[in-house]
Amino acid sequence: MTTALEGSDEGWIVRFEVTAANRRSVEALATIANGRFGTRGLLDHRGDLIPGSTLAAGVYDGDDVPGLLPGPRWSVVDLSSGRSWSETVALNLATGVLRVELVDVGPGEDGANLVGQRTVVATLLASIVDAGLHMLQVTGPVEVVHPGPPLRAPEPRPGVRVQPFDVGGGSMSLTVGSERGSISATATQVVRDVGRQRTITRFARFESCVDGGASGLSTGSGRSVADVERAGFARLRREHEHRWRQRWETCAIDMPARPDLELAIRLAQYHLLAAAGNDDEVAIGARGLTGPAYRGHVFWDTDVFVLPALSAMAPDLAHGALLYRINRLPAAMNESAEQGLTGACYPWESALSGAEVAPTEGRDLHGKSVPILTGTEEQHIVADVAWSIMNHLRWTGADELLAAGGADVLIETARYWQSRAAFDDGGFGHIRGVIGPDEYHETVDDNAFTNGMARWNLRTAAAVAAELGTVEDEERRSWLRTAENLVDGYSPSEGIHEQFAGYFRLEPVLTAAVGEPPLPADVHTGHDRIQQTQIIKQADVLMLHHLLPDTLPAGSLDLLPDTLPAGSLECDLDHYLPRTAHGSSLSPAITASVLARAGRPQQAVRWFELAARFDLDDVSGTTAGGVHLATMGGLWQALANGFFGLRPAGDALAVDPRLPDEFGVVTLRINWRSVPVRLEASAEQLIIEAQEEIDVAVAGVGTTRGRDVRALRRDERWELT
Ligand code: IFM
Repeated sequence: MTTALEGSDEGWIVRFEVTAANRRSVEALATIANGRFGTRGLLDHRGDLIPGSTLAAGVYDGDDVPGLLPGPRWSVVDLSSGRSWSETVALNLATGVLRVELVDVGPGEDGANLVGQRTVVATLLASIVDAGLHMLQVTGPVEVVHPGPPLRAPEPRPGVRVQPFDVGGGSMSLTVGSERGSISATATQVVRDVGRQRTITRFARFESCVDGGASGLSTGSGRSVADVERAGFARLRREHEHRWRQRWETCAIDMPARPDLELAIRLAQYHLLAAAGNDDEVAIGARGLTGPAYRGHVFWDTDVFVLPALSAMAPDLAHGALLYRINRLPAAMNESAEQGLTGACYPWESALSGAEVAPTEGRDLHGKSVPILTGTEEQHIVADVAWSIMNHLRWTGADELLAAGGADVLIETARYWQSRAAFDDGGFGHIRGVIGPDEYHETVDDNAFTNGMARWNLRTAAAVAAELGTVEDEERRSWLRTAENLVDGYSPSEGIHEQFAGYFRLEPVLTAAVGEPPLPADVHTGHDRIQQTQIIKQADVLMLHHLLPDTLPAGSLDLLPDTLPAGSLECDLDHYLPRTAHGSSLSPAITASVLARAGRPQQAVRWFELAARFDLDDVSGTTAGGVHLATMGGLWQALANGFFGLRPAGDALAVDPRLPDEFGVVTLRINWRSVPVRLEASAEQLIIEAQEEIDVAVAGVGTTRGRDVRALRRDERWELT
């Protein structure tokens, strides 16, 4: 089995020329992080990185709508004032090391024309060997690089206290705290001059703790700053680089025919891995630790976009995010009780406590107040949380997660749907007054995605509870009856799902009437107007197809408990694609995935490319606030689940590649049931190499067991060779 990362790191380095226009998005894109802490990816030589340039997972401020607490700034380095610098940033994805090069392009205070001759080079990393440790080394001319304090306070904010203190021996400490938690750093630095060159080497050790949280999370471990100073920058950097390379061994993706896409996918994988952690719970917000957007709140982005990628790329790193949800089950049960219902209702936006923290009001482009209803209506999150736990179990076989709280989540979320559904006189079940993934249409009844996922939740929980014997038979049967009777909007005669009750009666306007997607169609047409049309924000019915696919390879042993009607994907695609504005970054990758599953890989390429470039090109103009982790997780899923057709099918890994010619040969490395597996596929052939024997179900072939499975595609059918 060939390994990843043979040869040089070319193909692993993302480079940016920093301009005034892209500065903020580069900061986000080049973030260095280790699941616990993240720092924006520029040298803070102007002291003007975005407020909150260092963040800690799960540590929020004390606002009513909590946001991530800005931590001590450790990457500020004072350079001579009055200079202008051209900046180049190179993030090595293979090693998790950031290099920033500054070249003097301004007139010297000494009057000499030194343009291009004065160069400052900085190396920064957030250690993944020791998650508290951050390191920086800066080299440049002595007259340019000035040693300042190794730590600075973040921007003052109401309700946030900052306590600096000198700990002696050249080290200093700084704690930033709110009533919800605190981030502390202790830092030391060594300044060495050799001739006219100065090198500053800085070590900062971070710790975070939360107050009144669900788990009493506290982080910070390993060597003191004095110890790390003794170990030295070079050795600690080597350890960190080695660990990153080890990570990639079992998850790197190669796409040599499309180096642009290859680099974009690796960047996405880098950010997914950098956002995750395994030693305790980790709150992965919609932008990870790469920026303040969405205030670091946890959405379904984590459950059904980020986690499925992590469960297959680095299952141990998925653990912290799963634990985050499991630990917040009591809060979700409180929420349900407050609604007068049973079971657990997870919040649409979640922070430390697990209570709903979505804002209730926003402003439109004209400054007019608009109510935000997602916090009370976007309840599909309840089933999304359950789905991600089950998906992790199916990929990893880590059944112990059930006993560790996973089963309780499945059962309590099912209980929520059982009490949430209302029955009409004909015995049909309805879930009324919701928002589906398409957030343009509010307070709708029987959203197909919500009902479909709720039905899946009820049936899956019934199956798990039957196995564990933890729920009375009568209760389980009632879940199955509800699942059976929930309306799902499917019309067998037309073969399509109605997105919600009454959707087909809306004005049949297509997105093209508003503009070329992706576009925020609601902003173009207005919040109220868009609701009267069939234009939707993002994949909704199509998202249901993505999570509950209708096509599994023949020979699959244990099918998912709920799949969609055969043939409905094609009809739903034809209906919804021209009506989707892709006003959310979550939409393009899922569209690519389902197009590939529908056997239209060529058509999928456009959406895949859009997802791949979403942050690199700052398509929505929002990357400054942090990279879109869900888009990145969706990109991985589009390749793995869409183009490669990977699915858990009982104990077998189902594979059904549908790759467009222009992708050439693509190599995907995954973990399947603790076994590293390398899959190489093109439009014509498939090679699967596993480190141990595994069951593989190749589409149309049936299940075979082995370490080395090879197949050729002839006349649209796979044949083992
Ligand atoms: O979760 C998403 C939602 O689907 C669309 N609006 C943004 C949220 C956070 O990314």
